[in-house]
Amino acid sequence: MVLTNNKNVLSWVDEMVSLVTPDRVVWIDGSEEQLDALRAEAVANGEIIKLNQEKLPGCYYHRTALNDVARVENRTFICTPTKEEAGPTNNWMAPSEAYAMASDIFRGSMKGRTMYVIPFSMGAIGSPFAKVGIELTDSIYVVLNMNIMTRIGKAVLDMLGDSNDFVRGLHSKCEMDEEKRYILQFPQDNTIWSCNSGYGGNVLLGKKCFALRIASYQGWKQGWMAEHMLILGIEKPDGDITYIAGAFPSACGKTNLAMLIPPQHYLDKGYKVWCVGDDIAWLRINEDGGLSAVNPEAGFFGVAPGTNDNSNPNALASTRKDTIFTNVVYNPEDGTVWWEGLDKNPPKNAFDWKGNPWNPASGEKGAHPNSRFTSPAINCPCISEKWEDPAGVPLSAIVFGGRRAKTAPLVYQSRDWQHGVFVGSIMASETTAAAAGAVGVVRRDPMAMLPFCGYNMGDYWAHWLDMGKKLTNPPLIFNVNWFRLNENGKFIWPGFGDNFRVLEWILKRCEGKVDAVETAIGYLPKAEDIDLEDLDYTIEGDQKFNLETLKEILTVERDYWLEDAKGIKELYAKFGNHLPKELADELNKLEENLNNMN
Ligand code: GTP
Ligand code: SPV
Ligand code: MN
Repeated sequence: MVLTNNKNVLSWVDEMVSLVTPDRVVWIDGSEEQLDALRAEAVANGEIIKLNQEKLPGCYYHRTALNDVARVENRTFICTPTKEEAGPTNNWMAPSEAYAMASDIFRGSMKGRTMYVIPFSMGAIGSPFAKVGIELTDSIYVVLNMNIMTRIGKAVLDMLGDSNDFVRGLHSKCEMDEEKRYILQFPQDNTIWSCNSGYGGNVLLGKKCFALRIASYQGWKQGWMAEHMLILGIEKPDGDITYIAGAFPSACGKTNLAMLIPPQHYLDKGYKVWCVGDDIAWLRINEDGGLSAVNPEAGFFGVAPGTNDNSNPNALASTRKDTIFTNVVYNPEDGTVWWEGLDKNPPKNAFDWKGNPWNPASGEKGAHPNSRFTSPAINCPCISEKWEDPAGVPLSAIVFGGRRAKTAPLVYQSRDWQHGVFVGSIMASETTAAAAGAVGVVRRDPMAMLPFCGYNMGDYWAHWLDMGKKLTNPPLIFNVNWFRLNENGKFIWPGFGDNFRVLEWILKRCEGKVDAVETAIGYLPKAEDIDLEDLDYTIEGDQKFNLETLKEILTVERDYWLEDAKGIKELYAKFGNHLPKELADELNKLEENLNNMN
């Protein structure tokens, strides 16, 4: 049944139908009856497996094609009239060329299949900041994931009314041909086309494609921001809650930080962390001249490996019902799932993510390293009571961070907003799990937005600077690095729940309750001001983390930083006159400061 009279919607759906020629068109109304029928159909055709409904009620398992396990950045394009608008860090295609090429791929791709029309809202329905999208897809897996990650159904179309202000998403699995896989964003047309994939950020079009690539462009034009950020609240013993947002690149710890449980002595005093969002934040200037953050999503698409009852009990708890698991280990004996790092008891007669019988003793990984869970946010035991607040939450701090084996200290604070934008722009992250002694390859990933910025990154930085000029009460900007390695490639800092010790210092800086040391790169903590009470962490062998180790990761090593400055210069040089002068000035100042160090 068609669910709207909106002529803009109907004519676009008709146009797409005549391109992909499905046998049937089904409008997703969001009702449990319809979703249940789709789950049953997907179980019957093997697309998903129903898990043990006593142990994991409402949970399902899915495997992707072997060639389709992560976002494909090299096949992701920003399609703007000129290459300059997309900028030097994006792949670019002219819209006419992209539409023509992709039309050939999409033509007839849904023949013999059903097209599902999914109206979805990014942001709570009825919120003045919510934005509507419609995704057309031939995948029930996509429908079921969108149902968790966004708000879907008829209510969304009711909210849209007759408006033409919606994002048009077209997705088809086509033949799952890697060579014809494309993720195309057309920011000026509010349009996304995605073909030949069935997984994650490639196909859940509300997430990276809309809520970051298209939305960052909209934010630039309309005076707000769309960022790859978690949002959390820290409740103090007096009940006061301070909100912080954090931008870390993919698989660098956003979900973990957003849900962290503070060390016991903080819990005993009455501290608590509340999760508002784990991946995306939309930021607006509020009445107090500050920035407020909204989580536009409704669920978590989280990394499974490494998630366990110690590292992230809240994430694990979120996955115990109404969750879709993708590419983890499947145990048919009791209808449960497993992944590396869940516990020390891998199932004996299970199947790996490829669907092959799996022997845990083989040394082969059972779950794909990018295997994921899709869980409703309301499942999270520490979900903030403000997570759906249309006004969002006011930010006291923004934290940037990446994986740096060396160079970046545990934490430092920028001198002011402009310097903070510089700190975000010079972010970098190294390839993971470096072998003993080896140093990862540095990839510069400004604001953790390298793969997600829908326009010229130089203009994006200028937008950050402009926003700062309008803020009378800006959040303070910090940088953190949980991933410093020792010479044997072991993590020096304990990470996870103990990251709260760093958050507490950040909180105190926001409240003006603690001093800092001014250095060439910004303000560093005095080691004594990071609380190490009851910290019991063994780096390796009999080497325990202590105050001396802390001092080692709170230093500025001039040679590493001078080397880094070269990388920054190379990045900046790509932007020509799109590079804001303020950032060039900040880079000069950094080099000058480093050269003046003794
Ligand atoms: P995306 O969903 O891809 O955007 O990732 P994310 O930024 O939410 O990363 P997530 O929290 O899922 O963590 C990714 C990986 O980093 C997992 O394997 C975690 O176990 C690991 N990790 C997270 N936090 C820490 C930390 O503080 N220290 C260390 N050593 N590892 C961490
Ligand atoms: C990321 O890669 O940053 C993710 C997962 O959050 S995806 O939805 O695939 O983009
Ligand atoms: Mn992410």
